[in-house]
Amino acid sequence: MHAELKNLLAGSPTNWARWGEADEVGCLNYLDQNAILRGIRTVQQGKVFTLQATMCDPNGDPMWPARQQPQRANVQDKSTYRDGVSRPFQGGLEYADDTISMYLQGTTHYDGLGHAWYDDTTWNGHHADTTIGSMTHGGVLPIAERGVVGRGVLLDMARHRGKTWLDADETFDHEDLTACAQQQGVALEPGDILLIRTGSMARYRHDPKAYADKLNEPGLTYRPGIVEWFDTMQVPNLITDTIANEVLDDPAVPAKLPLHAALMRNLGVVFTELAWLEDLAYDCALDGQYSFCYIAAPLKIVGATGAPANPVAIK
Ligand code: UVW
Repeated sequence: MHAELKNLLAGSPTNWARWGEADEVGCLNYLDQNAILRGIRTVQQGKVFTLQATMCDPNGDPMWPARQQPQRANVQDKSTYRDGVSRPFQGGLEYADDTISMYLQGTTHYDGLGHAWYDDTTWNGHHADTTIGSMTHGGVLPIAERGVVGRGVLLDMARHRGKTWLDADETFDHEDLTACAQQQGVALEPGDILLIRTGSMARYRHDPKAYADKLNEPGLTYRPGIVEWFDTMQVPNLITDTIANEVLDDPAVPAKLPLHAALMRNLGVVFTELAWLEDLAYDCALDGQYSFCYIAAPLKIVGATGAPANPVAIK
């Protein structure tokens, strides 16, 4: 019986039952009509950034070790017409089709709130049996149906530390995030959608093999006060350019992935991982505008634990 997480997080805040026992979108409830309009009012320049990482890259896609790269294949194209397998429509129109086989967390994605749990209990106090076969609670569909719109703030931790990308194993906490925001000259406000750049995606594209050989990405780490900080800041959605949104191994913490437990399972903060933040971060450094309207929705897949998304930031 593993009790480390339970012990570590004893007395840590939770939002269970705050929005009703059936709730499946957690802190997205903070994104009410006022919060949505606050996000839209940040738009000043008409610049658009898409935040999904390209997938099916011939050089590989960054991947949790237990997952495999998405496999895309043409099932119909000019060759199948040449071979006589496909026939043009009356009038001559032909078309190409393809399929994909993938882990739903195998690219930029949203996780449902029931995606990770401990003590046999998922978000909002539901039994972990709700994950068996198909998510009957805490899947990604309610998030997909609601959509995510609000004021996004990018905290560029790599730039804050004067680096192209943070080192493997490098950690930061809520106090570092506050210092980064101050240095960038952006005021973090309750209800802001939080995007954190570590530069990991750029590091992966620079050298995929070296990245995968020593897979311990940099990231947010568990420290006393961090859960309370997320709670006070009413963070609806945490988005990073790493596989797990938190450092994979911190010898100072007695359990792996404690923020999945404390933030996703207990507080109901929605997680988005593997985002492409390079172009947005470059532009923020140029114009000094680190806040924007953030808009995203994962795919509407019934019963899924998570789903791909291509979020959009508009300045
Ligand atoms: C794990 O961390 C296991 O999954 P995800 O990266 O989707 O949260």
